[in-house]
Amino acid sequence: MTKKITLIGAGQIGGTLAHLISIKELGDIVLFDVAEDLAKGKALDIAQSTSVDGLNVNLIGTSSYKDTENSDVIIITAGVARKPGMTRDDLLATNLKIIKKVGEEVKRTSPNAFVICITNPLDIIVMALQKYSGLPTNKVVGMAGILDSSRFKYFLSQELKVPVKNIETLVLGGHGDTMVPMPNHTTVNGKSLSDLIKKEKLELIIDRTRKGGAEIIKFLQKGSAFYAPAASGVEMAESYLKDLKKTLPCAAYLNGEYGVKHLYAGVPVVIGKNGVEKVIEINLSNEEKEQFNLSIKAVKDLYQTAKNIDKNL
Ligand code: TXD
Repeated sequence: MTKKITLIGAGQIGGTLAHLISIKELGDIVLFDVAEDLAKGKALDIAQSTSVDGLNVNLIGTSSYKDTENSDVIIITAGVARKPGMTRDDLLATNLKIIKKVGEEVKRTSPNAFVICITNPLDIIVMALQKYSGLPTNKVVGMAGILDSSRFKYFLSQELKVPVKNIETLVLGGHGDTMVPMPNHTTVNGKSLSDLIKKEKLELIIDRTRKGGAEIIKFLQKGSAFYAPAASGVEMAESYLKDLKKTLPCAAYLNGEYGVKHLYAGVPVVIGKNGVEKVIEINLSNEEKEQFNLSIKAVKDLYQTAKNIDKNL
């Protein structure tokens, strides 16, 4: 049975998601946007690209939630992106309002979907989405850690002149300046990173990873990163659709794991046919614990701001 994948938001990331999902033939695609013509135009263009490669995928563009009913996977990028000088947190009020409407519609039209949230400020928006939609916490997850880990991995590969596929790494915590790249949980050709790179260089790479989004916004001026975020969202969707049970760093609901309760934050999770099937608790050094807890505090502080905006959160 062909899967139905709805993309809510047909902007930079949404359009790229649609193209990548088509190339991988993961399912039929509903590209939804309030800017209906944007959704229709991109869906039609990508549909025509499938005839070049003989891909068996159907796409539609729409602004009607009726077309999204009974989706298997929903990936949400609806909202506004940062402009130069803005922080992810600056997007909160605007995107919170948008995600309330999206969450209510998802509840009404696709209550059994696996929902991947990408909209920033990610950790809060995914938490709000779960509350507004009322979907189970294992079926609502945020994309951030895969992107942040991909940036960390890329910078290390450039420095060490090693193919990215030979590097395993992890970034935990909130998707912001307090994110926690994990050098002690990073291997290069199976060897511990700490034996291969000078501390000063590593610190520079960690700092560049934390600022990875802003670096791209500075170049693009009119938008933020979209190829790597889209590729990261597709990896999560594919692990669910094909029951790959991959361990991936994602913003997941914590109910006591890592000493955190009733909060979404970036941790390693197993994604399979039941959604977020398990939160993986890795051993953290005292320094890593301290950095992780600082990041959790930043998420909690922003969540308090969100609750001041909407008391129902
Ligand atoms: O790692 C991560 N999670 C981040 C997420 C990585 C990069 C970008 N991050 C955030 O994703 C970014 O800060 C934004 O909040 C979202 C989407 O970024 P994108 O670059 O795709 O933004 P665009 O191109 O502005 O697209 C957003 C689309 C646009 O077409 C709007 O018309 C649409 O969202 N939109 C809506 N669609 C549906 N429903 C509603 N209400 C709506 N409002 C706007």
